[in-house]
Amino acid sequence: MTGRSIETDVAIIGAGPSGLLLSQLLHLEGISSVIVERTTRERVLGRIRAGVLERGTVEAMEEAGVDARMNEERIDHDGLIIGFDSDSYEIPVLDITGHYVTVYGQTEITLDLVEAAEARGQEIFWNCPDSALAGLTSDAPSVQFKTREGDTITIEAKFVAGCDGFHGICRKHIPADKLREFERTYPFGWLGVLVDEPPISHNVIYKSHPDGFSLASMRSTTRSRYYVQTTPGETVDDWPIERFWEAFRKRMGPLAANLTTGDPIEMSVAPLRSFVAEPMVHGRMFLAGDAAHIVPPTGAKGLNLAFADVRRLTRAFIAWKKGDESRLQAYSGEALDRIWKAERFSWYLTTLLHQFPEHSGFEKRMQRADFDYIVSSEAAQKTIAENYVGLDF
Ligand code: RFL
Ligand code: PHB
Repeated sequence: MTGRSIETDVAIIGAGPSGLLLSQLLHLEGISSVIVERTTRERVLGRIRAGVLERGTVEAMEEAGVDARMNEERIDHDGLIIGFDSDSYEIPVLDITGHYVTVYGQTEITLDLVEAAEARGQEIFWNCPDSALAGLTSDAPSVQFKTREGDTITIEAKFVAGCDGFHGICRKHIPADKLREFERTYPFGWLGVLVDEPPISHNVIYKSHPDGFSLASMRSTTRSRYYVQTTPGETVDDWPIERFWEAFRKRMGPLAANLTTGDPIEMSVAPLRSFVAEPMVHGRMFLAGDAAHIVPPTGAKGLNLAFADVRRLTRAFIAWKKGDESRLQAYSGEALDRIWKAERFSWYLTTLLHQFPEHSGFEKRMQRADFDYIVSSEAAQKTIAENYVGLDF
């Protein structure tokens, strides 16, 4: 067992999409970083999560120089379908905004970024769950952890980037009298199924039904990602695949006319929550991505918000390198301004399309009136379309 100390500009906690993109963008600007990740490389690469990318996220992959495979495999969507009971409507997102949204899985993005990191010799410490942060309000913050081999590593950094997701440690270092947390948990979850069958639709479908919400998305022309709303406490054990197909078919109604079913590659249940932590900075530590905010997945904003944070933080580090710390000081306020708008959109779509146990007939009529308004109003469609492709960065 030995001890070793490493000097770097930015110690990055977490090798999810946020941490990996940050290290890649910093590298291109000559700013050094070291990444520490709690879990194994295999587990990070095995996560099935997001699938729909805003134009800004596609741009971030281009900026990072890791867009080659994405540009071969991506599927660009020109609209989004909203369904309510037996009715549905396709919002022409491309016509309204001039932009597509892009389907390319978070799993693929993570792989592209890990491969790029390994190709350039980026230091990533996998499987190190016990990082301890120190000196965050000094000029010399540090991160200490033990490797699986038992060696103690100390990273002596100029900054710490908290990219360690909702359950990470970085946010917890912001003193209680400085941190404000805003949270809403929803009285339902989503069960997701990944299956090697062709998607039922050319664009993503968000569908409301008296039995609960359902969503049809895809990863490729031969791989589909489908979801249904579940009740709290339900796990995949409550959902044998036959039950899933029956519920999905019923909730989608005629929109599932092309459905072909098969054995799932993956099934998982996720709770739904809205969460924001303010501020996203403490001394020389900056939070980015799910470490600072969570959106319910309706609207597909989580990964996109994370990448917007990382692009903003990168620009602030570039300014710092040129002697200007003002961008770092402005980071939290500017990021939160956009984050709250995405929180609003995700909360709105979630509220519009799910069944809430506490809703009376009145709220159900409000949901229906909202859907009818969207179908009849170009202004309402524009509001949804511009949020869906991503607000200006
Ligand atoms: P992550 O992905 O949670 O990565 C954080 C990393 O930090 C590690 N970590 C630590 N490392 C070291 N020390 C510690 N003490 C640590 N604690 C944690 C973790 O192991 C992990 O590797 O956060 P990041 O990088 O900010 O990325 C955020 C995205 O993963 C997330 O926002 C999206 O997946 C959300 N999301 C979606 N976003 C979209 O933009 N479009 C979508 O279509 C979309 N669909 C989804 C989603 C999330 C879902 N679930 C399961 C929550 C669909 C679902 C079902
Ligand atoms: C997905 O493809 O996993 C997906 C698509 C749209 C969402 C959420 C998830 O809103």
